[in-house]
Amino acid sequence: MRKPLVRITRKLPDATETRMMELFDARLNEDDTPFDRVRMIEAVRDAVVLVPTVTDRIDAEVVAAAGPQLKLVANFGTGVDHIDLAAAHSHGIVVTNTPGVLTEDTADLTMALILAVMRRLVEGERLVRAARWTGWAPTTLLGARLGGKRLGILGMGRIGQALAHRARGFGLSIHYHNRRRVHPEIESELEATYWESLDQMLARMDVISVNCPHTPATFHLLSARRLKLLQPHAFVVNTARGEIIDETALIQLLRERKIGGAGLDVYARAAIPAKLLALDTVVLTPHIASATLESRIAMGERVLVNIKTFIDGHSPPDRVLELPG
Ligand code: 8YV
Repeated sequence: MRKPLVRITRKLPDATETRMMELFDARLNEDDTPFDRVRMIEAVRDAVVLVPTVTDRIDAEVVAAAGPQLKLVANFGTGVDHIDLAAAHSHGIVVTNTPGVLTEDTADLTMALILAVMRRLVEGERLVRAARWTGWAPTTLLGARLGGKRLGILGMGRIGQALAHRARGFGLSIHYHNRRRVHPEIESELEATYWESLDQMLARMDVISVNCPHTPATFHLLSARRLKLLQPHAFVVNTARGEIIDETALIQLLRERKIGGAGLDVYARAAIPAKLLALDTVVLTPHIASATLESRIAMGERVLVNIKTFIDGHSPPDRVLELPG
């Protein structure tokens, strides 16, 4: 029997690519240049399975250009906001993702950003590296203590809960806002306080961490109006998606020193605004929350399992359904 044609848009870990070649007629992207529009449309014309990443836009136009043989989009990553799910489903294309395996690493990086921004880690590092440090001083580079502060988690799914476990170890108290209240057992284990009103939670937190998926319902959830509710010493951390925060409003508040600082791993657009880069109260990382060898290999394994299960005629374990608006 002929092996199905699987097109992979980016360079994946060696272990994943080796297995892809063994199991399928896999076409790799050796030089890792992101697909442009033309290449993407060519890919969906003959692929049975497409393996995209967050850097690809699988919108209605790409779906419409796909040949009838395209049956599965097996995303390498958890977030699927770059895929038009409704268009894919209406063309009978199944979409899968890789949940669960990057939870702990994403929570680690979120905690690292909270620590970095509150303790002015990068500012201090830059000072030393620029040979501008003149020695210990009692009142310079004073940050904020984590212990005893309130952390408001926006989105209490797997990653939000993994963050809560870590943050408790640092003495932060846990607060959260979520579409649905989590199970009482989880709440009591984390000693977490549920806020039905996001506005009320924002006004009372010392740190806000964004950990929800980006959907039409969460676009600019932290709007200009809501950001203004934050206390002047509050910190904002985002390891989810840039679109969830009104980035222009955030930058404005940071420039006016109306909030304490921000730790960002994701951005609204590929081009990061110069005004954001110029701020010393922000720590900026390049979308590395899941960038550990272990996570990336595990993500590859999920993709392989999803494809193999689907090709064998079963429902893949990580099938993505459309989220309610
Ligand atoms: C991934 C992510 O690296 O899984 C996600 O949703 O944001 C990242 O951690 C990326 O999406 C890979 O496509």
